Amino acid sequence: MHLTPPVRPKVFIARPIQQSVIDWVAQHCAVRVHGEDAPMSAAALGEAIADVDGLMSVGGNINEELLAGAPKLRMIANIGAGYDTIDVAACSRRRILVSNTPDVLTESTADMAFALLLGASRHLLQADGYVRDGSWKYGLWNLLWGTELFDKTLGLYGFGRIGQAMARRGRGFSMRILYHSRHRVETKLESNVGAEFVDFKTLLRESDFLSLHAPLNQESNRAIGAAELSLMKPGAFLVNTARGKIVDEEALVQALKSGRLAGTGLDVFENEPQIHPELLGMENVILAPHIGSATTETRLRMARLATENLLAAFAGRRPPNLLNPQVLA
Ligand code: 8YV
Repeated sequence: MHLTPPVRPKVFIARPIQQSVIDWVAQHCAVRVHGEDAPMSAAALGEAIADVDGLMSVGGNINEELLAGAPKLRMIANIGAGYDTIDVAACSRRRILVSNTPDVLTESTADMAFALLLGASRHLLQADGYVRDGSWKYGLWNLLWGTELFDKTLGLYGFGRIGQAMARRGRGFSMRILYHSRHRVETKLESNVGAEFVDFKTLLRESDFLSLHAPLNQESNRAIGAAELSLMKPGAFLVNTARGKIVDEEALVQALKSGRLAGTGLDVFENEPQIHPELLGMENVILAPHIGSATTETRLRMARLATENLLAAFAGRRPPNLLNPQVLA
């Protein structure tokens, strides 16, 4: 391996993660932790990593400029599956290893997507508000009629681990499952999960519920815009727990206003934490603050897996979730 392991590597942890995990890292490394559960400014992060060998990041913009100020940096263990905010190519040029935490957040993220889907289709927020504000005086026949999932079509844009976990949930609700992704999976897997591969337009046209599970990349960036929304069934629902930039938020607002879409559940936003102001005023919308992986179990697994990756690198082993193996070649 190219790394000359420092005796006791210096590591900066960019968020106050679980103490048990910090203690584990501290057994092997000299650790400093950002004490506040908030993103750091580029300048503050730059200063914090100026002399470190390793960084445990939680998202954040890791670019050429930042790396230039961290000449000793050899390993970035991102606590998160998505790494669209990390310039991995720039890291590779500097021979910095980068890892992420896939797998461990699959089920919690699919749970969240399904919760948004059910919540939007059954008006759960309005129902809750109706009870709390005292509107419930007597039973109404025509109150908060929703849309049921049974026998409907669940469309999945992206069919990696989370998309597949979502398919299994949909099957449990007797839904027909369609998917579209860059790579078609093996037919055996398709039949195990009960999902059918279709082209993108068919996915849009036939889905009653469309849920997004693709990573953000050049192809998925703004993949759902006005033209795509106009192909969707009137009365369809859109759920996004992947990345906000996959959807053109302005076009989504227009599709909700026109009634083309019946509702949406969003955990991620184009310019989060900023939200399109019109979304905030809409009833048929459920908004969540990017908490797809936020369960006690998953967040611990994420922090631990990132630590495994970090410590593997400093022990001269290949990190299990290495994103740029060419650095070791
Ligand atoms: C967040 C996620 O990264 O893993 C991902 O890709 O989007 C989430 O798990 C996590 O909340 C840390 O920011």
